[in-house]
Amino acid sequence: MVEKISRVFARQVLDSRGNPTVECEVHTSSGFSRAMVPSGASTGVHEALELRDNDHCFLGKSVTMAVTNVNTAIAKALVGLDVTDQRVVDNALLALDGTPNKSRLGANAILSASMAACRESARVQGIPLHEFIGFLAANDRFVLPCPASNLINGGAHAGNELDIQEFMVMPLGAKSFAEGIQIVAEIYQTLKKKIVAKYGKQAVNVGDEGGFAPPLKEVREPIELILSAVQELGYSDVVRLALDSAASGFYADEAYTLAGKRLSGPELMEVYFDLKKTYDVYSFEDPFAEDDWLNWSDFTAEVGNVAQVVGDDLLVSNPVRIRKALMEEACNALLLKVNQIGTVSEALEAASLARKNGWKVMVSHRSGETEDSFIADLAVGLGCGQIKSGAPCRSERTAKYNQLLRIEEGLEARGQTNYFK
Ligand code: 2PG
Ligand code: MG
Repeated sequence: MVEKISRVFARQVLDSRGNPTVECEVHTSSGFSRAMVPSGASTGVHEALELRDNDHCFLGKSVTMAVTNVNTAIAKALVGLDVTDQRVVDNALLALDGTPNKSRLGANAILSASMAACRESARVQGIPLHEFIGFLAANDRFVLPCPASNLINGGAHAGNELDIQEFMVMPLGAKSFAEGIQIVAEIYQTLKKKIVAKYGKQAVNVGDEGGFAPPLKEVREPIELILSAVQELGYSDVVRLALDSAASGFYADEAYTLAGKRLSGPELMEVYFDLKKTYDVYSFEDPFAEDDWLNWSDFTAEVGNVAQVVGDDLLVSNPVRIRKALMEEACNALLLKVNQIGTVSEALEAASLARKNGWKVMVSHRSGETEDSFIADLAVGLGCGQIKSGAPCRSERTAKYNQLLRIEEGLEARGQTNYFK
């Protein structure tokens, strides 16, 4: 089927932190679809460029230039193209920008159009978005992802002194996504009571990703708190821990400062070995800084066969960085964030490259999110089995989990449900 794009239109809206972001509409003769772009706080230096105005509006964060780019150059390039051909749409966007990091039009401008076109394509074909993404990714085995849910926030996402950014639980042993998210929600509420009891009411204010941000500093304290909630509920056999250190955030002058102590790469590695041994951590994301290749490779050589080592800032969802990481054997999993790379097609290419080489893929939100649930469909369409979308709290986080509940219900009705594996 061919369905031509008739209009492309963007506006400035707000994200979950109250900062401006781009929303785009792609129209065809029979209707239109929208998409909104997320935004990171602990962004990798190698990410595609997020275009902001840097003037007096919204304290420099307005995105009117990106919006104008959609409404002028991008609209001109896309109108008339077949919306059902994602590669043609994305190639037109890439050709128009012509820079390696999307700095001419802005990755936020480009991605908004790429995602909205993808959603409109599914709509005109009368199929769910995850099914269209599955078609693009040449995957017909839809898998409901295991949520990696961030229950305690630190780093750039919280106002406490925790250096490690995300303390997550993964209900790997659940039988379905619905059961998995129930387990996560029960842990979250139990954890809340424990934090109030120990640190008082102000300690359950939440961070950017909906996790609590208690006044903690040492690495083990949040882990112990989470595990005591897990144990109390009897979920010890079903749930594993995942960490996102976002280590570029506490790396400077060739050292890592963790809980006030300056550590070399190998010393930090010892901390992780210890956490692995004591708590059987399932997944380590960004354990080292984004260009500290040697420590990444040494760590993966040591734990890669018993733990997931996930590259986020290291890889920035970019096939060029993924190829380097494959050569260096620097990690064994990709964190996939569409706005790090800037088009749906390139994100799918990154996922395919990772999986072809035996890596796992975890689809991810950003700390600045919107009510757009695109990544829920992306995770199912790819069949990659893992998603991180924050705590089971704050609508921009639960929008993704709720969409996954709907998708699971739809797939169940067709007898096609798979969870995690
Ligand atoms: C991360 C993300 C999302 P940010 O580091 O993985 O959790 O944070 O969007 O701030 O980069
Ligand atoms: Mg990360």
